[in-house]
Amino acid sequence: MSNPLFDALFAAHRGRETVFLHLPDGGTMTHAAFLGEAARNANALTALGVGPGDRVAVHVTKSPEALALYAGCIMAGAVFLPLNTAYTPAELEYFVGDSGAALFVCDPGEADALTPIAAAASCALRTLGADGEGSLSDVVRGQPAEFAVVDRDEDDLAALLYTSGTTGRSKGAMLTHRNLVSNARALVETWRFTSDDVLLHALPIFHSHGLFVATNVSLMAGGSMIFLPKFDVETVLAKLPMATAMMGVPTFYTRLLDEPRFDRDLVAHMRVFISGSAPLLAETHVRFEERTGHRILERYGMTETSMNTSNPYDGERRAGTVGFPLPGVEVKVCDPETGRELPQGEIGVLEVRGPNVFKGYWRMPEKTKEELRADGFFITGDLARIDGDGYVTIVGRGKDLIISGGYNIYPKEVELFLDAQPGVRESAVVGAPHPDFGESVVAVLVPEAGATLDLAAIEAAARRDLAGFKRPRHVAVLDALPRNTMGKVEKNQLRDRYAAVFQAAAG
Ligand code: MLC
Ligand code: AMP
Repeated sequence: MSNPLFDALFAAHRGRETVFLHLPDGGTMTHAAFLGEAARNANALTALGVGPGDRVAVHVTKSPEALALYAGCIMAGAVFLPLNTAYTPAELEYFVGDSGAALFVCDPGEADALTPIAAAASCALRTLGADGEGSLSDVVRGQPAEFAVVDRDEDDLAALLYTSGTTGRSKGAMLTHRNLVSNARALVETWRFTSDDVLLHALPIFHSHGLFVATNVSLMAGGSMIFLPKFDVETVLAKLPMATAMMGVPTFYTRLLDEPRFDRDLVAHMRVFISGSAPLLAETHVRFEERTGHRILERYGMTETSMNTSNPYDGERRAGTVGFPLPGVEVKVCDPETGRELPQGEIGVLEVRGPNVFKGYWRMPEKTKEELRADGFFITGDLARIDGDGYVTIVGRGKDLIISGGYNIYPKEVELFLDAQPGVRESAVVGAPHPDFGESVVAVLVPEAGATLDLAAIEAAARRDLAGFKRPRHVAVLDALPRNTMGKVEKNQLRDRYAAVFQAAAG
């Protein structure tokens, strides 16, 4: 009788009066108090009719209570489905419907807008605000702080994380107890996390990075987290002196480097800085070391696999590379056409296999078959090279994907939206280098014959229907898109043409 994720992350904390969360106002929450809150959430979920295997869709502001809801879902055997807080009602409608969620938890302020969506999906709606108050909290508050944890198998789902796709339709990545436990274990070991660690946590908790990498690692090691609502340079500078470790996307580190107060003295006591979710420029790695004396530890992962590779804790953290496969993870570089493994040193598509690799896409057996081979290797869509001494370098992407500040944007999704706007004949969306976000979104619009595009109206529609990070930051109007002889849009030409638009804006 067991619940693998509960046993690995939470069970040891029963009755532990050690600090788990350091809160922005200087308050703290102990491991024992957190576990009690998690148990109250599990009881509340059960009272609301959520059973084992049911999906709980969560669109709420980061808070200790939101984290306890995650833990409560695990205890109750439910499947946690976190959603980016930037998603608009139009986007949320798809996730709630597609997942068949039994319960949808949202911020109190958006309940009116989301009630019809929950109703159409026959899903109960409850609220949880940033202050921990709401109609879910009203149920949670009256519950006992003990709960008989629901048994789960290693292959049962623990979480469903939606990730966009090249077709424009998001896919729910099914992550099992085995996936999450094995990855947390590999990361604790590789990065040497212990109960002495104080992790500065400024990431969102609706993605793999902030939830399964940062939070699960901290829980498994038994350390504490400085739990910040978001990344804010001033707060991070103020809190770094009490941290031992920090995890972030490259934008966190470039923003810190822009701040002269971020210097060697401020971080001399730190044990490790870890980066991932997007490429860390070798130049940032070098600048960071020059300024602080620390070599950032870069790792590489995906929603579907959690983490795959990491630079070594001891040994050379090589700038521009993502290091070696984690314990238990295999990687190989394959020919994108034939799928055959390429000789060492050649560039091809990276494939990964291990206990970290997800179970498949929710209710998409065909999509799953296309990307997850029968022998267990997952085709990442990232282009990579493995050096003679085993370091993996991500050299590009075989998939049409933009990563802005660590958030993924699939151009197809934005193109489908733009194509549907009045007067637009067709569109193409590409990424261009951006000094803050790494990459940002450029949209090229082609009007219908004789039409004049109302760009302000298109911008307003984008604000209404698309999450803010997906919105094009530069819009160009052309008479026609460049195409090759096969009629395929030549996105490389567009990338070259607009490569400097954000650089120019920044200068
Ligand atoms: C916010 N905005 C962005 C953005 N984040 N625009 C482009 N890209 C982004 N990433 C926009 C908002 O829409 C808004 O626009 C304006 O910026 C201000 O919003 P904000 O929320 O105040 O922004 P800010 O706090 O500056 O956020 C930037 C950020 C944040 C980098 C701190 O995006 C962030 O925390 N990113 C982390 C993403 C992450 O955790 N990824 C992990 C994925 S898991 P307007 O116009 O409305 O004002 C994964 C697997 C793995 O990839 O390997 O880890
Ligand atoms: P997501 O779908 O949000 O999980 O994003 C996963 C993608 O982020 C990967 O397929 C990579 O393209 C990218 N990624 C994550 N970490 C790194 C890294 N360290 N270097 C380069 N790309 C990365």
